[in-house]
Amino acid sequence: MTTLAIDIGGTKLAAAWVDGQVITARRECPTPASQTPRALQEALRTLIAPLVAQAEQVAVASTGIVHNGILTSINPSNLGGLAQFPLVEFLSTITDLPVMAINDAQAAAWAEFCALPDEDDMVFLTVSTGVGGGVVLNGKLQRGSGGLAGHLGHTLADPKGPLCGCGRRGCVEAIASGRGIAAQAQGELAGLDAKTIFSRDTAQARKLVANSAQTLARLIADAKAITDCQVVVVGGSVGLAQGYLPLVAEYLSQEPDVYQVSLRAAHYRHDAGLLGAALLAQGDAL
Ligand code: ADP
Ligand code: BMX
Ligand code: ZN
Repeated sequence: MTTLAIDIGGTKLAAAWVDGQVITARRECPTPASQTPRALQEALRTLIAPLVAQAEQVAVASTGIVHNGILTSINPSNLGGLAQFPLVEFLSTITDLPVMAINDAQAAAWAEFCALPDEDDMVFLTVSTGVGGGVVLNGKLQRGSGGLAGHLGHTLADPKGPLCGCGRRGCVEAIASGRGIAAQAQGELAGLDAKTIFSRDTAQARKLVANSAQTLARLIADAKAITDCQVVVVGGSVGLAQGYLPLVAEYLSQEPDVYQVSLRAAHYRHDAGLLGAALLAQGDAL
């Protein structure tokens, strides 16, 4: 069964064929900057056009809350203009295939959980455009009654911190995410994206990266306290950036023993969302 898997992120869109756990024909494009439903529709249409004919079903991992096939942003500055975007209906119409959709971090959590040898409880965190999360407890992926489960990027890191696009002040996402890092940059780093800031060896760049890593480490300690998970897996382009996870591990090691938990980089790297959505649609584990 060939699944057309699609990953909708705040920075990039990806699509590929997935057979079992094998990913082929992967394509990527930037997420449209205009943040309108029409721009997203057009970008998706172009991205998947060469992949539709050979696919038997569609599986989507998308940033935002995905519930009953409808996509809404919790942080509209990451994927705006989508108050109630009928994601499943739109893709069913343009592909004429069965479509399932799930939050990107929940999907990635499932792929990463399936790659673990024998843990039952895990938390996945993506540090990317935003900070997303997925929780597996007793071997079951938690989606929540409205799709919100695992949105750990919107837990409180600093009540005096920057305003988050979700409306709260001081969310983890506002400090630790790629967008958050870029928004806090000043002076010589103002206006640069997180990727560029990571490549700069200046005191301010190091401080922004360190604040992100420390905030993530505190979130991981919180996640351990809430779930007693055996492992935390980190993905996303910021999470997978060179030197970032070791820094998170260093900050986590400063927390009391009870909050220590095994930390791993995403086994499927940037493909965890694509694969997780496909695995869920295929209804099988690895
Ligand atoms: P998405 O959020 O669309 O899933 P990514 O996981 O690629 O996409 O995350 C995008 C964020 O990661 C952006 O803020 C970008 O600046 C940042 N980024 C991309 N590559 C790197 C890198 N090599 N090092 C640090 N940050 C990166
Ligand atoms: C935001 C939120 C989450 C998402 C997370 C990571 C939106 C549009 N997205 O917290 O649903 O899982 O970002 O998304 O409100 P990414 O684009 O960084 O992968
Ligand atoms: Zn928030």
